[in-house]
Amino acid sequence: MITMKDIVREGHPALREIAEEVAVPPSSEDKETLEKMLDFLKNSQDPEIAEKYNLRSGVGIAAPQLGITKRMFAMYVTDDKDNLYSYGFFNPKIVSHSVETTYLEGGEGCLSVDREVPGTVPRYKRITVEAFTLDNEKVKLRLRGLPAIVFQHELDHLNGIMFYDRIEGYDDAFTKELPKL
Ligand code: K2U
Ligand code: NI
Repeated sequence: MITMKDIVREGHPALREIAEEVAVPPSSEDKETLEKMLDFLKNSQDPEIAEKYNLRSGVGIAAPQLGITKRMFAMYVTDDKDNLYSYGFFNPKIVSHSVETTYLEGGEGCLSVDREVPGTVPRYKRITVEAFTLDNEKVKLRLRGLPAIVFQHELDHLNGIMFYDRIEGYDDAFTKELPKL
């Protein structure tokens, strides 16, 4: 099972690379990895399991956060109407989006960032996305609210973008000083 020791932190090159497209249909290895990523999210949101294995709660995780520079991520999040979005996506992309933007009150965090970074992270309010799923189907989904924010946060990880890159006026002094791993 994936635990926090498997998640790379700021300074690891994988977090700043453009991840590679995954061959479709995905290999059994890639499917197994994505399945484990989805399991991590479920475990991280189970108070007993999270406590037992010291997991930070996550609603999304991208392969580069495991040092795997492949275009795949998992999300496990409920929207404000209590609809559960439990997905493993291969080669996800945003095909259209609203002009209108939104942001998460209180800012964003990241499993690969062991510090608070305050600030508004602008995201598109509504997005239409396409991906190949763990259930072996090509999907086209319209997302809004927290699921839309999670999708954009995870897609950024596939393009080497950290959430604080999007905070206006954020000074990257901390990561500039990090030793290159
Ligand atoms: O990608 C990751 O590091 C997991 C992120 C995902 C995320 C952060 C902020 C906004 C959207 C997605 C977080 O660790 S998940 C923690 C969390 C839980 C509930 C709401 C927002 C963030
Ligand atoms: Ni993150």
